[in-house]
Amino acid sequence: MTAAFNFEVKATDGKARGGVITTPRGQIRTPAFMPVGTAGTVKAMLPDSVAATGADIILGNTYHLMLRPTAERIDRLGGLHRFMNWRGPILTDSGGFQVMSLAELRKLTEDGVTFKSHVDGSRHTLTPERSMEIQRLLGSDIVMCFDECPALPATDDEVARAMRLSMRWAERSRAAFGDRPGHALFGIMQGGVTRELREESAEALKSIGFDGYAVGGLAVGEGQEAMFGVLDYAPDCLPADKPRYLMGVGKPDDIVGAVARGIDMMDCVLPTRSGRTGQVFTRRGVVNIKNARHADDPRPLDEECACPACRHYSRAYLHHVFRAQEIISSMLLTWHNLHYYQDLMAGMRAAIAEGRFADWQATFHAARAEGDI
Ligand code: PRF
Ligand code: ZN
Repeated sequence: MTAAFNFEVKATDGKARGGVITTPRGQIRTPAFMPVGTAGTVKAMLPDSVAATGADIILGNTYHLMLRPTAERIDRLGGLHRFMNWRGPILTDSGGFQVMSLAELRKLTEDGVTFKSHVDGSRHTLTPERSMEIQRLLGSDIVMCFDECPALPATDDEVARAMRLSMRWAERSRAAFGDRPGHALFGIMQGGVTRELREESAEALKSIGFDGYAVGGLAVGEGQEAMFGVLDYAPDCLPADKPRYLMGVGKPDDIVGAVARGIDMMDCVLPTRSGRTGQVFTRRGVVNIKNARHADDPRPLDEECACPACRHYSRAYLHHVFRAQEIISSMLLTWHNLHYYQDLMAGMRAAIAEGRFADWQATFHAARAEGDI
């Protein structure tokens, strides 16, 4: 018998929660950070290396994979896990958000969205039903509802319209997903920065019923203060016994603030993308490896980091290979950044388990205030 999808909160400290999500493909320790593997690869990393950084789950994208190489081809080749050689759980985003940020000539109707591919200009349609079918063909373990996320700033009317459409699509997503033991379907809360709309969205999702609940529609230009303003109440509107996932967040201090407010899962391209542009995350803040001050520096990026970039290479070497545009630069900096993010999550999980999360947060902020060595 396949193990069911299950979430257990094991410890709480203030609003922060530590727990474990169980799936047939393995356990996910929460709070969890999910590296982004948009197109069937976490860029510049082998899957075993991603796992070695401490990641339990990665994210894949309906939008990119439906266009290339297509969900049907991935299904014929044995599903996304086998195709990309990632054995652990995969969460897939549903496509709507990426259509709105990447595709051209978008047309939104009650039924769904039609658009022109950013890859080759071909025309496609995504609906809740088609998104559920694609995510099933990919073999996704955690499937996301098809939603619409308006860019902020938007008018209250526009945010309300998008939220109510997303709630009707959530109901269609639930019906199309059906009953798939061992696979989970997450609803997505929308409603911008308006409390009444967020509460209406939470009620709509809870009455449909999901295996987990995402907070969508944040980190879209509103700023950290407004985002934290929503996170001060939004997680409390969602069931305490289900995982809460904040989509597309964020910088390390965003993540810490979200966990402090009751979020269990997050994803972001920041550690991987920054790794390719020379931005390095450390306990003492962001370091730009391109900066000339690193050219003669024999020290590691962070003497306390156990990643290969820090154990075997100097800042001078990392500076050199970045300037020379050598591929190993993206590999090492991405590894370090993902390792940093996973260390951050592990540190928070331990602190929550031991009831010292407030102290941990104070130490986190103090180290950043000191600045780079
Ligand atoms: N909806 C979906 N994916 C997302 C978002 C959303 O609102 C966001 C918002 N930060 C990131 N990714 N489906
Ligand atoms: Zn490192």
